[in-house]
Amino acid sequence: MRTQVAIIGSGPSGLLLGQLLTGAGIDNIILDRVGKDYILGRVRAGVLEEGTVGLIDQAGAGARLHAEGLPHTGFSLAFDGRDHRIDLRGLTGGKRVMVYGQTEVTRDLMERREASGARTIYEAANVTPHDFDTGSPFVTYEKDGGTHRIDCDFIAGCDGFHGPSRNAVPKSAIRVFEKIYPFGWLGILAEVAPVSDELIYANHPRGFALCSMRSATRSRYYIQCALDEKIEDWSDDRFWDELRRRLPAHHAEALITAPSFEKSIAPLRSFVAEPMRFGSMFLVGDAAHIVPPTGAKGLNLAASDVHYLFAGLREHYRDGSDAGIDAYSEKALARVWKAVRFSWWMTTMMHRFPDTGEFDQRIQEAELDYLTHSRAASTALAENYVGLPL
Ligand code: FAS
Ligand code: PHB
Repeated sequence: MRTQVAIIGSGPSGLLLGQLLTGAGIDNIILDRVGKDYILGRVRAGVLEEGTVGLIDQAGAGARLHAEGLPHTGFSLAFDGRDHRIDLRGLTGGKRVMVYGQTEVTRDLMERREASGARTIYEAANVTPHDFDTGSPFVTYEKDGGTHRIDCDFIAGCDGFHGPSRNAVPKSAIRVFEKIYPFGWLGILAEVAPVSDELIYANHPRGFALCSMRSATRSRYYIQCALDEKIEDWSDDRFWDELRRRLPAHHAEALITAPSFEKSIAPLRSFVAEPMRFGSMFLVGDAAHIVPPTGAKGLNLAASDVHYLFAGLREHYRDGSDAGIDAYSEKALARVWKAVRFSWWMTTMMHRFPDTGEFDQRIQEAELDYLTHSRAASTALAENYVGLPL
């Protein structure tokens, strides 16, 4: 088999890149080690920046997002028993975010891809990038009892944090930067009206909590938990009781509960791999970087990587210029590091760290006090949350 761009990974990065390439007449094949249902069973991000929405529209997959997504013009920070609303629209000259689950984004992109007739190979085992330091890269994979080869011009490593693309790069050619946080997020999904029509990020002495949603009838909640917590130790009742303790009284009283239908614990880390290009292979999305979900940046950073890479590949094939792909890594990393900084800052400000001393705790309280009483400080928060310019 031959294609112009071989894409490893059928998550948001791979599917968005694949659809943009297909729309530009650039042939591509997506390979994933699991099947569609497994991918759609993963519950992840919930907040889309306007730039991400624009790319999904450009990929022709935005109809349901605009019909069912929830535009949000602000959110609240809750601490000391009170709410402090961050007016995203007022502080950013009219910008907002769209609340629409990553699962639905993935579903819409998959449906669009199937309608376009572009090739996706699911349940492809042992996918391996080869010779990406040459002008004749190829990818191999195993399926139906045989080993197969796809020759291509470029490889897009959209295979997430644990995928093969970054791991195929010689250790001497890559630098990684990592910070592991001493806690995780215990999250649940329940078919019940959200406690508020906007998101609430809570900082409480017992730990962080987040009240989010997927629709007006489906809620998404998280509480900070220790890294050694076991999901089987958390009944729904225990979760709801802990969430109530971390929210201001008026929200705790208004909270409506229902049986959860998804419950999981995710560890938090900040991670960046440099560079994001190795000859004819490009790292995209979680394959290159991970952020703690506090700033709702993970999925949105994947989209901005796709924006830069798609522009470069289109320029290569349409204009015969490699300026865009040559600049990909530097351009993508400039935006990645600003989002990594923001996600680290918001995580540090909103969580309780086990080893925090009295001085650091006072600093966190001063940060929150300054943030909620200074237009300049809340503007900086707002412009990062809605997404810095692409
Ligand atoms: P993905 O990991 O989504 O997709 C990678 C794809 O590559 C997968 O389909 C995988 O099956 C495939 N793959 C892996 N190894 C392979 C191999 N060997 N061969 C072939 N295919 C392979 N972000 C937010 O903004 N907000 C959140 O609340 C949030 N919560 C998260 C919770 C969890 C538990 C996790 C893990 C991430 C969360 N994220 C969140 C971040 C998440 O949304 C990512 O940023 C987003 O999925 C990135 O998309 P991709 O880069 O496509 O990677
Ligand atoms: C979510 O709804 O899953 C969500 C929203 C905002 C975040 C993180 C997760 O910052």
